[in-house]
Amino acid sequence: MTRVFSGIKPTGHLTLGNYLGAMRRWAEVDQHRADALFCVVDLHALTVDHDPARVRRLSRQAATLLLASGLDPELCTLFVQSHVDEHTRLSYLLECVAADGEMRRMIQYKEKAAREQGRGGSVRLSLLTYPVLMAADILVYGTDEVPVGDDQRQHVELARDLAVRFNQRYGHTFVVPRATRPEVAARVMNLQDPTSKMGKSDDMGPGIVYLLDEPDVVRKKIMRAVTDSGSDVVHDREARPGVTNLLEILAACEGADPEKLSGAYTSYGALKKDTAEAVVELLRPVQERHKELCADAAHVEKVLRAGAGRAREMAKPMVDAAYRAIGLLPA
Ligand code: AQP
Repeated sequence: MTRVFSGIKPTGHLTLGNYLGAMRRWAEVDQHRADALFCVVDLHALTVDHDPARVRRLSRQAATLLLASGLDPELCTLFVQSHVDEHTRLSYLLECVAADGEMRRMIQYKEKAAREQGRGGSVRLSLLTYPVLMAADILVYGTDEVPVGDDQRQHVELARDLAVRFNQRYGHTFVVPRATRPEVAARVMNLQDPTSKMGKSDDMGPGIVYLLDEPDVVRKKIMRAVTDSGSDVVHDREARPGVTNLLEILAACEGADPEKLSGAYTSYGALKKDTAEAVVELLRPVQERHKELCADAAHVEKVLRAGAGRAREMAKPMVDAAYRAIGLLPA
């Protein structure tokens, strides 16, 4: 059976980008067709300036929202990364295979390092090395497929490169994984700056639809989305990034083709109105289920504990094999 792994960072409140680019597929498709593991990758949230209490709160909230979005612990394994030590054990071995230059070429490293420096902060070493930990997250489960949004493709490529290199140097150990992406909305853009990704740790709140935004807040954000000069509704990411972003969001909500959808609109206003209502309806059941789950925090903790136990059992043989292959004495 195909093994699927993917994760989400508790660096901020989860967004419509996270949902359309990743979470919805995990719940609607991946957990039903594959042996799937999903993870709140909390160690990755420590790579930038962080408040410990907030990371704890956001980790719980992310796990709760993953369940609310439809992940079923009977069908998949849901857990928190830091509860499974095998990820960091393997990460060190992969650091011994990765090269300094390839880490510095990572786009997210360059962007986030610049952002941290712009805020007058220092850049943590873990920001440079975290794609190696992400490779370990993936490789430790013998993962075949990694369902992610477009922004994570470079990191999955790194995981592939490290798996191939390790296998060539030390003997076949890892499965070489591949990224899979949604057909539409693989990169949901910020509503106020449609040339930038809608990222949960961005400062531009009005341009980000959070999964727990009240319906009226969602409507307001979408109705105020920046559109383009001109007035015809055309699907063209380069020339019309604002309108294209709205078309992609609406298409993803309705399971439609964004190109075809563009022909149905003659004004930006109508497109915004329909997109706002579609997003409100998309989020409604997730928000309702989230509310119920918040009233039963013990259930969420139990799911995470059981998930970590299962994940550990799957991960340990792989890490042991990698330790042996690279030349370490058995304990
Ligand atoms: N805007 C997006 N459109 C489509 N997919 C997206 N994803 C994230 N944003 C979008 C996908 O959601 C999964 C989890 O994302 P993440 O937690 O790794 O990253 P993030 O939400 O992008 O969080 P940050 O902290 O704001 O990170 P940076 O600053 O790195 O973007 C992934 O599958 C991701 O592709």
